[in-house]
Amino acid sequence: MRSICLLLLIFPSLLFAQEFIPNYDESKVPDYQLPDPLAFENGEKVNSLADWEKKRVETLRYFETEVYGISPAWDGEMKTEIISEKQNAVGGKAIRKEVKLSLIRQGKQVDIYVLIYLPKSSSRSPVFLGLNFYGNHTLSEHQAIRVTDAWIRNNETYGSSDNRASEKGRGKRRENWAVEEAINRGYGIATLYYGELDPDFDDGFENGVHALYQEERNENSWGAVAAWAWGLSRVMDYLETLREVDGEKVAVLGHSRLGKAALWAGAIDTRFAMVISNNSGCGGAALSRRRYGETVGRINRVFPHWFAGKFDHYNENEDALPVDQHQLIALMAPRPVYIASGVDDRWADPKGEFLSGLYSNPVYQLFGKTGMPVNEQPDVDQPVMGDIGYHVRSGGHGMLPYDMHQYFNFADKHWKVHP
Ligand code: GTR
Repeated sequence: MRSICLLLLIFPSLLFAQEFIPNYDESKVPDYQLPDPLAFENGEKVNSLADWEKKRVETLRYFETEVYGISPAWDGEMKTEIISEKQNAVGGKAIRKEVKLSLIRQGKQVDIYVLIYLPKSSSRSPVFLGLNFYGNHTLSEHQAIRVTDAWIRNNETYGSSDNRASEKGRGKRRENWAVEEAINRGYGIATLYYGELDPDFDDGFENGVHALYQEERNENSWGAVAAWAWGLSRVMDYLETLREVDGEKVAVLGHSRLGKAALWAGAIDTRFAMVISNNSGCGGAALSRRRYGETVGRINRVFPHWFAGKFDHYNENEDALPVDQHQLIALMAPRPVYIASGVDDRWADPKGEFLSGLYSNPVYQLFGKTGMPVNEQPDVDQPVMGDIGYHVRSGGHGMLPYDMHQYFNFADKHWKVHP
């Protein structure tokens, strides 16, 4: 007993972590009132696109200071080096390259490695860009694809217990990324390991791209989700230089914590022409005020490095947040955005993810668009595709070929791609 008390004294977070019981009962979702995405803080209404430009700035600012933290502008230098290239990948239909991007600033350097598949095509290809969880080699059977030497989460399937990726993971995530279907349908895939941008543990923000900036940290400083999103923009900088890539048609996508990063990347960087959130949940597409499944308090206690320090102010205090996640979706308008849930992934609050999309509609409507095309959450495995796409797939947490298939359909619809 004494040792338990001592442990709790040293790690009070254990107490919270043990006590947290998620609410999965819709009837117990508290009454909540969402901020109006089209009302200024002083109550005045947004009536025009010019007003929205101002409101967008106000909204973005709140997400920066209160939720994700403020990311620095990139003023460094990027060096690129192709470390492997194959002209006849994916059954001869694609070009595959792995490229090292060195981000250099004030004598510091961070290297990230991007794996790119591009259809062999005479025209520029649209590309889906997303971070991966266990390294580029998990997308490919080919030895040429490098095994990352960055920190990875302990996982028997993909690596070893010493936080290192290993050959064990090679090719294991290939299906999830549906590379072959992408290529057959005229899309490229670009991916990189998220831990190269920022290792996913609480290191006092000393590692990864945070280290490029020696700023005094404060409660509005950027967290790990913002660092991952920032890295996606650096890859976008690179993709824009490739003549095989259609820089006007780059979709940013991500699953779970990387879905949060994809949404934040899409919000701050409007070069991303399409944004895809796969099971992003709390701090992603799900409405914080619903407190269904994972909550703000829980996420901040278990992942203290993900968000701005200021986000802690809203632990068990969601109604005080000046924004909620429907406004994050609204920041994408008028660009197409897709929100996907898994019906058994209650932790991520599928309904709350759907509602975020629905409640962003007024902003899409201001642009003469519809946004989410239905008012009720669709049945399982019944995707809907308006300016906002949505599906709740059967099964749980994961990015599956089914999900990718819908994203390609969504891109076909908006980009009219027919190889
Ligand atoms: C969970 C976390 C979620 C989600 C998920 C993931 O532990 O609570 O917010 O991000 O991890 O990234 O797989």
